[in-house]
Amino acid sequence: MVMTRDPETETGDRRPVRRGPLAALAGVAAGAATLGTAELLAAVWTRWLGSAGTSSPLLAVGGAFVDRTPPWLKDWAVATFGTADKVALGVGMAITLTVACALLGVLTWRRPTLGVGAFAAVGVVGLLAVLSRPATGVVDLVPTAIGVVVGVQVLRRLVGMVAGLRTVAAGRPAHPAATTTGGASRRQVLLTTGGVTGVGALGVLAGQLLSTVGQAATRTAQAIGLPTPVSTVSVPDDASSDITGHSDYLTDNADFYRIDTALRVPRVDAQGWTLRVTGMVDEEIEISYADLLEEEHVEALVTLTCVSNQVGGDLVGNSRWQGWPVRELLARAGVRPEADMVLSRSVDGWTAGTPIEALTDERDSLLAVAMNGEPLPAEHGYPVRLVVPGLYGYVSATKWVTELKVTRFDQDEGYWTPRGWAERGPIKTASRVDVPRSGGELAPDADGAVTLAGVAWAQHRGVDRVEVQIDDGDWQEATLLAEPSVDSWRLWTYTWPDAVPGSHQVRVRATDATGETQTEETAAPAPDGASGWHTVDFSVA
Ligand SMILES: Nc1nc2c(c(=O)[nH]1)N[C@H]1C(S)=C(S)[C@@H](COP(=O)(O)O)O[C@H]1N2
Ligand SMILES: [Mo]
Repeated sequence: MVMTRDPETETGDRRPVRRGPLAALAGVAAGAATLGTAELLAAVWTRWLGSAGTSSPLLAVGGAFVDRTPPWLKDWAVATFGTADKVALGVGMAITLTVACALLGVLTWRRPTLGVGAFAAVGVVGLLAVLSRPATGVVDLVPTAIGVVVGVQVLRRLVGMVAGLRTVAAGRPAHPAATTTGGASRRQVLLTTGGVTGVGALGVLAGQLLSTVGQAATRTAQAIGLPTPVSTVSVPDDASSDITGHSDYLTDNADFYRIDTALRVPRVDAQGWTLRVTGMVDEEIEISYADLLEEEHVEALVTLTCVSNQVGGDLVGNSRWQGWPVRELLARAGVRPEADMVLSRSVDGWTAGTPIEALTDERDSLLAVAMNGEPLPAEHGYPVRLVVPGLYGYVSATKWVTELKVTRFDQDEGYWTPRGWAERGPIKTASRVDVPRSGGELAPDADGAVTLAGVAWAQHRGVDRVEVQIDDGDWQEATLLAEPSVDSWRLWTYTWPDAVPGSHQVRVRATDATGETQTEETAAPAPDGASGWHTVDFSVA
């Protein structure tokens, strides 16, 4: 049966129409149209036109925001969201943009010229953000510019539709923003704004997918094959325990923490990659990936730690790295005596300032190409990154590295230094309880004992002692597992012989090979790393 519907009644037009919310929806639709267009075009720019800059307005605004994040906000974000801080940023941006577009829709309905002008002004902010990104050229402005033009048209038409809505109160004066005389129904406006928003959102999604998926970043390394290192390391079986919940001595690549400012993981083509040594050197040099693979590679066990790691936190991981010692490259360029720092730069413009001696002394500072026997995963710096034993990542571990500028601390500074972090970042001695987890319960064995376990690190010094204290008892020495390298962490276990059932608290502290015990004094991560003794509440069953 076919029902014929009276166009006047189907839309509920008997009630006076509330136009404000509809105008808000029109604004959101215009925003979605802008971003859908711009993000799709940006994907084309990145993928097919080979633009190295950031043409995506969302990435550009997000990146510009990250660059301006004050230390307290970064601390809070990492503490709250951990390595999901980028997801949190994305959600925050989505909410902010939706609210802003809704308000712009309402403004356009009330004051058409002002509203459209304000919408375009937001577009200009997006353009400025794009321009502010490293390696960005004028062509990278095109996607956002076209997006804004499309968005303005959509905004005008949709708000015009809202303003021209039919109402029961016939003979009302036409609204200044009305563009249609016939007048659309409320249902038509809802369908149109909903449809445009949906298509725009799909455009954003498709843009993200197109620019990330299907790029086999590690292809070159797999094709060329990694060279056999001239010196290899082996990990003794007794560097790890078999206690459930105890960290493995080597962290799986897939589980390795990831921290960086890159909103989209740079996909660097190893074939086109070069590393330049510039600045205070006798001779500036440039090497290709193939050159690098021809050098004599070594392996090293190095534990990376993020300066943002909280006491007891998990922004720390240990790996077997393979690469070419940086000191050999620097020696080839000839470091001038006045230099005291190397500013390493990533393909995305991020920089780290490393004291020159950490890259020229005998330690295993590497231009690393592999992690646990595999080419570096894209998130961890493919094709080449720096790994420097003993220093926090923010002053040393540049991923996707493309330049080493030999310079001085009084002339240059790394990315985080002007943002409230210390100029130098030696890793503080630290220890962590893995077992039990906070609030966990341990079951005593047949003899009434429970076993606690954890890790301790004092990179490039080595861990000499770990002690645990249960409740107010005496400090007890834990058993240290094998230490294959002073540059990596060391696992420990402690068996509490006659564990008393009930609630307890355990604290842990480590002493490094220079004899210094980690301080009890608590410090927040900013400006040079957290300190204090990790304390865990648990119970014995
Ligand atoms: N290009 C680039 N490299 C970078 C960073 C970054 O933001 N960009 N962050 C550094 C920081 S703060 C840390 S702790 C380490 C983390 O390395 P990972 O992600 O491989 O664990 O990378 C360092 N290298
Ligand atoms: Mo970090």
